[in-house]
Amino acid sequence: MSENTSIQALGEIFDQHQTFALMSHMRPDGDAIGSQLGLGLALEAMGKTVFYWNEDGLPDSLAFLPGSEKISLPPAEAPEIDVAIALDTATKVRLGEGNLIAAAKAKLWVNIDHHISNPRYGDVNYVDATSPATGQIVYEILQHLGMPLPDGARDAIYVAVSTDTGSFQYESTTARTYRMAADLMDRGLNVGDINAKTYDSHPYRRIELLRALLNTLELTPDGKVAHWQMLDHLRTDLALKPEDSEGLIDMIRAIRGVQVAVFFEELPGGKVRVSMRSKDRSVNVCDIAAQFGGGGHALAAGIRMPGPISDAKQQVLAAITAAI
Ligand SMILES: [Mn+2]
Repeated sequence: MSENTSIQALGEIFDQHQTFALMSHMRPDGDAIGSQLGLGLALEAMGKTVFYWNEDGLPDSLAFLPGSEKISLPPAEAPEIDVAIALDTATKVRLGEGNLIAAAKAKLWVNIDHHISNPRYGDVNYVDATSPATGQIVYEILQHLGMPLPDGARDAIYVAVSTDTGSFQYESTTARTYRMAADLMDRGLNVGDINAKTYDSHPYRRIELLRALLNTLELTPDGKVAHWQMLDHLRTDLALKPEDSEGLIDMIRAIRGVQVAVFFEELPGGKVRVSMRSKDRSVNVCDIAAQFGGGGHALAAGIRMPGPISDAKQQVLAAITAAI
């Protein structure tokens, strides 16, 4: 595990190289894509060549972001690149195999992230677990180095931070976060328009998914754990896309008295994806996830584990009960 590098050293890396591949985790969310575009568009404005790769491509829900058409699947053959930069990705494996193959010719790996569980897998690491979003780290890097902040990067950074903070609500949100948002507005960000595009533009199938999830909702007898599940067949029944479930867990986290909300999702092939949200630091869901090989943040963490889903539920709910 290596120490964090300085922002100054990152600046030297940006100055001394020409071609960059920016990558983020599989099943990308707003912070993943927003961080790629935020940093990438700034590097392009400095005259650099930038590739934007994601193993699962761009979710439809983020296609409104200017420049998002640049996000592509990783190419099958590795191009000549100088620097590979992983953004918002807690472990190298979460980038996906295609990204690792595509970035094989990188001379240097940079790891920029805010997950406390990040093992610092880069040659150079900048991991700030006090930041509510990787997008905010990207903003601070650009500011500190006096890098350009094109309008597309401005919008992308705002969406990255907004989506990772539950619209600036979670306790991870700091005064710095609000100052950043104010600065982005000073730079011309249209906050009403961008929030409408981010939050008031869901496909109907997402609400059909919500209805199906509500039918499986359960509360533990003490009222402290709310959980629901999604079986794999729903994916085809409702023609779902991976991003359709994004953020729905916040609905059950918001139940009065609930300490931990859990979403159990059966994946194609029988594995189970578990998402957990805790209301405050008295229950650290990252520690619970770690018991099953998962990770994340104290208040938001995830696991991929073997099925069947009924077994996964039993094990994870027992671990949560023990932690509470
Ligand atoms: Mn993030």
